[in-house]
Amino acid sequence: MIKFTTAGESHGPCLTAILEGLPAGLTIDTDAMNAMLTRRQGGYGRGARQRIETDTVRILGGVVQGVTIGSPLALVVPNRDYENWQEKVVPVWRRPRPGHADLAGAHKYAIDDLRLIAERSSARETAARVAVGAIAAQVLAAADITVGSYVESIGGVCASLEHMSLDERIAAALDSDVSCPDTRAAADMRQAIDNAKTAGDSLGGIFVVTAQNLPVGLGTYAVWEDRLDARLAQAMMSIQAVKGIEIGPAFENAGLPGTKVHDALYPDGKGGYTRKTNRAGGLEGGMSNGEPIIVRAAMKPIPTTIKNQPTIDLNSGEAAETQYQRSDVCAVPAAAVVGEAMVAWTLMAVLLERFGGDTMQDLLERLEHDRR
Ligand code: EPS
Repeated sequence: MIKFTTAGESHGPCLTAILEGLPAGLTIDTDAMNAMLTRRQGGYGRGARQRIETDTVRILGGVVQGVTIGSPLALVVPNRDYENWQEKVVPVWRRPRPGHADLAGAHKYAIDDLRLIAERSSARETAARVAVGAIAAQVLAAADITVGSYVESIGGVCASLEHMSLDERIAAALDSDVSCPDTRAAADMRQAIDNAKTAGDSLGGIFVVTAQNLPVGLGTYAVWEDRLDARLAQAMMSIQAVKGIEIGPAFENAGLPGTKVHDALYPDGKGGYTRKTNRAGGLEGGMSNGEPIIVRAAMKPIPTTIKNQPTIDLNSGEAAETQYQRSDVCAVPAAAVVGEAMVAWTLMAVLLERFGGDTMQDLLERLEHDRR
């Protein structure tokens, strides 16, 4: 069984994760893990918290002399901000932010102080997920499978990317502080974020996660919960503030006839086949089909806004306004990194399920045999 669990609060001592089912013999690159954590912290529109933190991972179990030994991994990302809250007397929060977990969470756990709900529902938790995903990406990289991401729109400003290959988009996104490969749109996105900040508002957007060079047949059509598209959808929808997901241009496909949607097959002249399009987003019948996986996610604007919003005071039941809490104006570029982590984890899991995962050597030999 391949699984991970995270624990930890936004202003607690640390975020932590336990990973089970990793193969033995994987050399862990902690610099690459920290580089991904740094990417998650970045992006134009992030809040003051990111100036306090320098997210770096410590591995407390499962790795000896830099190599996995088949036992569960324990990861820790300390919260520097923890110390800052030890002496503070923080007033109880009683005004739920519309769109946040505050209200339903307080009902569910019978907790009066909404701040305690925010402690765990905060997207700070994704620091642990990125540490996990960075390891999954290393397993995939050993199998020549790459995962990347880019931002397609922020606050209604959309990139024009038709002329760029996937690799070009991913490379250009790494050079952009809004993770957008279209430099003109990126400038407009920054302006939109500035405008939202001035207006005391927040912005959402759309990001894309891709995976390339997957073997054919990961996932299955045979069992509903093992369909790879379903597993990717759950992984992406589990990211805080993600409210929509699409595989390939699925919503556009829904309005077109079948002959305009399906990716026709042609002989490649070498006994195999090729396709000219990838409107299926790399998935047919709940399985990988060898084409790049394209998963698109819609992130809502962050519920915490500088400008107060109408709410109720839970003490009095009377009309009230939300109180500003420190937050981001826009975290879409950060969410794209979290998306990479969740897609990497999901693909690593199905890869290990298909080819076995006691050792990296077994995995890579069986995968090589399948590819041949
Ligand atoms: C986040 C850290 C948090 C928030 C944000 C994500 O830090 P703080 O609450 O101390 O400012 O900036 O969390 C939210 C968007 C939220 O709604 O809770 C991070 O590290 O990603």
